[in-house]
Amino acid sequence: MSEELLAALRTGLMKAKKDEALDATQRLLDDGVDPVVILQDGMAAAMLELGAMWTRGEVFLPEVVASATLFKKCNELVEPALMAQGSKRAAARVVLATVKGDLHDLGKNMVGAMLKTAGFEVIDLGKDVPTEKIVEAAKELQPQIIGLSALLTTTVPQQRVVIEALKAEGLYGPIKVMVGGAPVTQEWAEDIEAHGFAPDAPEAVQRALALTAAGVTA
Ligand code: B1M
Repeated sequence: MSEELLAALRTGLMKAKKDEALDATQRLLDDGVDPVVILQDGMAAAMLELGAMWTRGEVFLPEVVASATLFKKCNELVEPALMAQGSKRAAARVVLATVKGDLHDLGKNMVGAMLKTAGFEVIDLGKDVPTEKIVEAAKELQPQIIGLSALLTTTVPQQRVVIEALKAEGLYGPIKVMVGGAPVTQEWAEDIEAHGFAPDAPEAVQRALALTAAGVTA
């Protein structure tokens, strides 16, 4: 049953059918399906498939914008359930940003929500964030981790720019940098000397826990 509902959610999201997507999301939640499964196997999977359709010229920008808008509405339903899973108090602070020039924020938002559930304090600087603003936040907020998301091959190099700027200010090291986003790989993360890379939001939580060593206290 939940497989059918997940499929309905994916189809609803890809076709930007508001009622279908929201109804499927609500029914999955009512059935007690893990919100992480709804996010990953339903919502994120739909956007991945939509991206492939976009590449093949089967959908166009306005349709992708409509699906992305609906993604955020589905997320509003899922996030309270996700937060209700969290029972640990924050032991570490994470500053999150989508790098300069990049407007993709759905994945970053998912990472932020799951980090909060795991007990992290998350300060989200938003999308298209200039490097200077990230460095400023690092100085002011003294986070344990800075998380950088990038979805475009043209903006991924900004992750290196941020790391170099943090190094120049003596902030890199005490503050760990985690990178992610669809085109980002472990090899790239190592190349730019990021402390961590995660291919998806659940893995980002595991990396953040590892980077903060003791992680979260119960
Ligand atoms: Co854009 N877009 N887009 N887009 N878009 C891609 C990325 C693209 C691959 C689509 C395609 O062509 N098939 C392509 C990039 C090609 C390239 O770089 N070579 C592309 C393009 C070209 C563009 C524009 C240039 C299009 C145009 O205007 N002509 C434009 C650029 C705007 C800009 O940023 N300056 C653009 C615009 C948009 C929309 C605004 C319409 C919309 C974004 C809306 C929004 O985010 N609010 C959009 C969307 C939705 C996509 C696709 C279809 C889906 C992205 C998404 O939200 N996925 C995307 C196709 C694709 O990625 N295959 C595409 C769902 C999300 C949950 O997954 O973000 O990957 P993702 O996040 C995952 C992991 O990557 C990871 O965890 C998340 C959850 O598991 N993760 C992290 C992410 N950040 C992390 C950080 C971490 C750790 C893990 O640590 C800190």
